[in-house]
Amino acid sequence: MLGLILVVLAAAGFGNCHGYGRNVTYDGRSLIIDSHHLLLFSGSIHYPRSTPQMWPSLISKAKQGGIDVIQTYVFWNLHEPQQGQYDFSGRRDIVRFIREVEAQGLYVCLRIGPFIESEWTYGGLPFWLHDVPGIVFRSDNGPFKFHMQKWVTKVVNMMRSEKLYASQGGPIILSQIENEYQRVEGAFNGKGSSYVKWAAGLAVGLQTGVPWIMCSQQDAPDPVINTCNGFECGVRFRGPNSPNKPSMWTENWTSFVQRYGQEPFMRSAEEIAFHVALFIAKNGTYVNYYMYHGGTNFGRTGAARVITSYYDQAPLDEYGLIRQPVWGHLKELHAAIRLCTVPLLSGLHETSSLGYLQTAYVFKGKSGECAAFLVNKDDSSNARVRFQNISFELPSMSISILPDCKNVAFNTAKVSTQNNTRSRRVKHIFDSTERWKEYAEPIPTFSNTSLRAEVLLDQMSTTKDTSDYLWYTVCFQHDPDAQVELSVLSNAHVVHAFVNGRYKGYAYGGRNNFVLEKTVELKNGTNNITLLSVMVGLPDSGAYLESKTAGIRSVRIQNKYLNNYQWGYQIGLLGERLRIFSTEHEVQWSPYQARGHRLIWYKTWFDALSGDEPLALNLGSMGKGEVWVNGESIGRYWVSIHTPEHRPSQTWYNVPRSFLKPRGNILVLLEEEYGNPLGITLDGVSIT
Ligand SMILES: *[C@@H]1O[C@H](CO)[C@@H](O)[C@H](O)[C@H]1NC(C)=O
Ligand SMILES: *[C@@H]1O[C@H](CO)[C@@H](O)[C@H](O)[C@H]1NC(C)=O
Ligand SMILES: *[C@@H]1O[C@H](CO)[C@@H](O)[C@H](O)[C@H]1NC(C)=O
Ligand SMILES: *[C@@H]1O[C@H](CO)[C@@H](O)[C@H](O)[C@H]1NC(C)=O
Ligand SMILES: *[C@@H]1O[C@H](CO)[C@@H](O)[C@H](O)[C@H]1NC(C)=O
Ligand SMILES: *[C@@H]1O[C@H](CO)[C@@H](O)[C@H](O)[C@H]1NC(C)=O
Ligand SMILES: *[C@@H]1O[C@H](CO)[C@@H](O)[C@H](O)[C@H]1NC(C)=O
Ligand SMILES: CC(=O)N[C@H]1CO[C@H](CO)[C@@H](O)[C@@H]1O
Repeated sequence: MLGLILVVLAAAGFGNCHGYGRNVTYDGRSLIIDSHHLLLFSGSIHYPRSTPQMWPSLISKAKQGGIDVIQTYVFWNLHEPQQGQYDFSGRRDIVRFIREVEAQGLYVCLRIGPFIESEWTYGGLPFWLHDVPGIVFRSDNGPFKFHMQKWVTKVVNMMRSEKLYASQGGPIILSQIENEYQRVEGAFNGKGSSYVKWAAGLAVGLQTGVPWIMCSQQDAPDPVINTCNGFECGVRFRGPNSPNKPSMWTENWTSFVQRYGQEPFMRSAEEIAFHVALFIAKNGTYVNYYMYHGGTNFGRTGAARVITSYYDQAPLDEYGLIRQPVWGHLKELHAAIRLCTVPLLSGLHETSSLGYLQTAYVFKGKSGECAAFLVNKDDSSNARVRFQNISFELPSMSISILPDCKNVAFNTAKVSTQNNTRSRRVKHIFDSTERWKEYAEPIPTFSNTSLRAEVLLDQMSTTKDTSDYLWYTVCFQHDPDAQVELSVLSNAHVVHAFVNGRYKGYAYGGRNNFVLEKTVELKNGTNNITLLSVMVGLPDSGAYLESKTAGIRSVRIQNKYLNNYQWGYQIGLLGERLRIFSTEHEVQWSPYQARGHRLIWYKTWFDALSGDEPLALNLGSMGKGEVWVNGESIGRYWVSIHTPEHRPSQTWYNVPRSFLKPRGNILVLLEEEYGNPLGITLDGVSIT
C-alpha cells in the first residue's frame, strides 16, 4: 500500500513543476492537477509581515511540517500607496516571494481580494480610494469597480508575465477574489449580490487557467468555488454550493488576532488537529492554516489597535521559530492523513454510527484500500467502540486515523511532540545616558497652524493615513483666572491634552467613543488648548468603510462647547515631517535628560550583535509610540496598556537581523507618554 501511495504522489508531480503548463481543475471531490486528485495542506505566510531574508527558511519549515501550498494575500495599499505609484521592492517583492515558494516545490494560493481585511490597515485598500468622487467600496459602484478591475488586472498580468500560474508551469494553483463578502453583503441591498456576480465575472474573465475561490461566500457564482473560513469548518461549513465543487477550508484559525489590551489567544494543538481531521473526514480536501506564520505588522500597517506581533501563536512564531507541540503535532497529522490518500480521494465514502457521540467515516479505494476516521465527540469521557470487529479506545474529543482501517496511525488528542519554550537572553543594554539623545516634539498652538476649520474635522480624511497623529488647536478667551472642567469626546484611539503648553493628561478607548475629563487652570485672557488625537491603525472591516470617521467629536469647557470655534490643525508630528528617524537626517538633538515630558524622540546607536538568532527589543520600560532601526519602522509599541491579567499585550518587538549593519546602527523611538529608554534591552530569542 505504501508503494502505491508513493507512485500516486510521484505521478502528481509534486515539486517538479518547471517548464510545462499544468491543467488545474476540480470536481466534487478535490482540486485536480493534470488529472490527479489532490489532498492539500496549505499555510498562510504573508510576504510583507517578514523579510525576504526570512522567506526561504519560513517556507522550508512549512514544507517540513507537511504543507503543500503557501497562501498569501496581495496587499494593495502597500504596492500603490499613491495612485499610480507602484512599489514592489524589498518586503513588497511578491514575485520574489512566489518564486521562492516555487523553488522549494510548493504551490501558491494567491488571495488578491483586493479587500483583504487581514487586520491590515484599511483592510488593504489604499487610502486614496477614499477620495475618489462617488465611490462606495465593495459594491456595485462604478468608481470602485473601475479601480478594483484595474488593480486585479494588473496583479494577474504581472503574475502572467512572470509565468507564475500553474497553467504556465508556475506554482499558483488557486486565486481568490473578494474576501468574506457575505458578512457585509446584506448592507448593500441589491448592489451586494450584483457586485458578487460582477467580481466573479471579472476574475473568471481574466483567464488565468487556474480556479478561483471566494471564501465565506455561500452563493459564489459558478465556476468560482465557495470555501469556508473559521475555527470549526468540520462542524459549521454548509459545504460547496454545487456537487461539482470540492470542500475547501481557506482559514482555519490557528490563533486569533490580538489587539492592544488583550491577552494572546491560545488554541491547543489537540483542538486544531481535531477540527482538521473532522473536516477531512467530512470530505474536505484542502485545509489552510491561518496563520502558519503570522509575523510582524511593521511600520503603521496594523489595523485599528492590532498589536505589532501578528499571530505569534502560529506553528511558526513571529520570529520564524518552530512552536511546539503545535508544529510537530500537525506534521504528524498531515503524515497520517497522507497515508489515507488513495482511499480518501478515489473511493467510496460511508458514515456509520459507533455510539451516541461516536462516528466512523470510512473511505474505500477501488482496489480494496480502506481508511477510517473514528470520531469521539464526547468531551467528558473516553469511549470504547467496535469498528470492523476490532475494539478501539477513543480518547475524549478526539479522532483516530486508521490508514488501513485496522491500525491507529494517529489520534488528534495524543500529543507525542514535546513542548518547547521560548527564551530571551539580554545581548545589549541601552543604559548609557551619554549614548542617548533626545528631541522634544514641539506642541503647536493655533497660531502655528495653516489648516483651519470651524468644525472638528474627521481625522482619517484629514491625515489621509500619512500619520497616526492629528493636532487640534484652539484659542479660548476666559475671564478671570479659574479652574475649569475640560471634557473631550473622541472616537479615535488616544487623545492627549495640553493647555497653555502644559501637559494635562490623556485617555484612550477602543471601538466606541471615550472621554477625557480633566480639571485645568485657565488664565484671564487668551488660552491655548491643544489636543493630539492618535489612531493606532485604520479600521479594516465592515460595510461602507469609506464613510467611517474618527477623531475628536466634541470639546467642552464647563458648559460651553467649542465644537464650532475656529480650530487650527497640524497633520502629523514635526519629527515625522523632518524624518528624524532616518539615518541621514540631522536635527538639533539634545543631550538626554530624564525629564519625563510627553512626546519625546529618543535616539541612540549600537553595533551589530554576534550570533544569528532572532533579535527583539524589550520595551518594557517604555509607554507608547513607534520605533525605528536604521530608518525602518519596526512598528508601533504600546506597553503601558495592560490586559485584564495586568500585563502588556506586547513587550518584545521583532528586529530582523537584515535591518542591521555591522557598525553604527541607529535606534530611534518616539515616546508619546512616558518612558525610560535606559531600561531598553536588545535580546536574542531562542527555543529549547
Ligand atoms: C483538464 O482536465 C480536465 C479534467 O480534469 C479535462 O476535462 C480537460 O480536458 C483537461 N484539459 C486539458 C487541456 O488537458
Ligand atoms: C504543552 O503545551 C500545551 C499547549 O499547547 C499546554 O496545554 C500543555 O500544558 C503543555 N505541557 C507541558 C508539559 O508544559
Ligand atoms: C461525503 O461524500 C459522500 C459521497 O459524495 C457523501 O455520501 C457523504 O454524505 C459526504 N459526507 C459528508 C459528511 O458530507
Ligand atoms: C467478529 O468477532 C466475533 C468474535 O469476537 C466473531 O464471532 C465474528 O465472526 C466476527 N465477525 C467478523 C465479520 O469478522
Ligand atoms: C509656533 O509658533 C511659535 C510662536 O509663533 C514659535 O515659537 C514655535 O516655534 C512654533 N512652533 C511650531 C511647532 O511651529
Ligand atoms: C481680565 O483681564 C481683563 C483685560 O486685561 C481685565 O479688564 C479684567 O479685569 C481681568 N479680570 C480679572 C478678574 O482680573
Ligand atoms: C498662546 O500661544 C501664543 C503663540 O501661539 C503665545 O504667544 C501665548 O503666550 C500663548 N498663551 C498662553 C496663555 O500660553
Ligand atoms: C467565519 C467563522 O466561522 N467564524 C467563527 C469562527 O469561530 C468562532 C469561534 O468558534 C466564531 O465565533 C466565529 O463566528
